[in-house]
Amino acid sequence: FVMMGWLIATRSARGAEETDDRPKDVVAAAVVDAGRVLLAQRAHPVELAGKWELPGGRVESGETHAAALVREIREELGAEVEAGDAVGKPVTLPNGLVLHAYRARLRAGTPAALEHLDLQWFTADDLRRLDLDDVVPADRDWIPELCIILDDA
Ligand code: 523
Repeated sequence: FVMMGWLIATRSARGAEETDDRPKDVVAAAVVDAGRVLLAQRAHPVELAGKWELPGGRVESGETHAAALVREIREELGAEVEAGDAVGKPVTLPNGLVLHAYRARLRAGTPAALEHLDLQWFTADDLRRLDLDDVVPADRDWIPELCIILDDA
């Protein structure tokens, strides 16, 4: 019991940063439907709150990008998707995380903002009119390719 208390105490004292041995990859979904792409408005952290992103999250150990994408969209939007081709180039964040965007096709369910402030479907024209200050910094580079995808759709 003493040993267990010590283990718990040292783990929490070291903090989440040092004990985080998860992969550095983050996946984000460009769910495209009827000529529009789904963007989600972040609720946290405070510096990203209110900004639009492609919904997604961190890849877990032993998980493929496609499986992570399906899991994250199920958790965050309550919908089932199928992962498709990569969108744009991976983006490396200052903290070392590497973001990968993929096209995704809606298979079942209606996306809902379970963890976001809001969800909105954007046409290519909506994206071109979007103020980049209102977009999560890492996601800004993907906007031109998303416009091309939507123009072709
Ligand atoms: N981004 C980002 N854009 C974007 C996503 C899905 C994520 O810039 N489209 C960044 C934000 C965070 C990191 O990637 O710095 C992890 O994303 P998050 O918080 O959505 O993923 P979670 O929920 O898996 O992360 P943990 O809370 O750390 O488990």
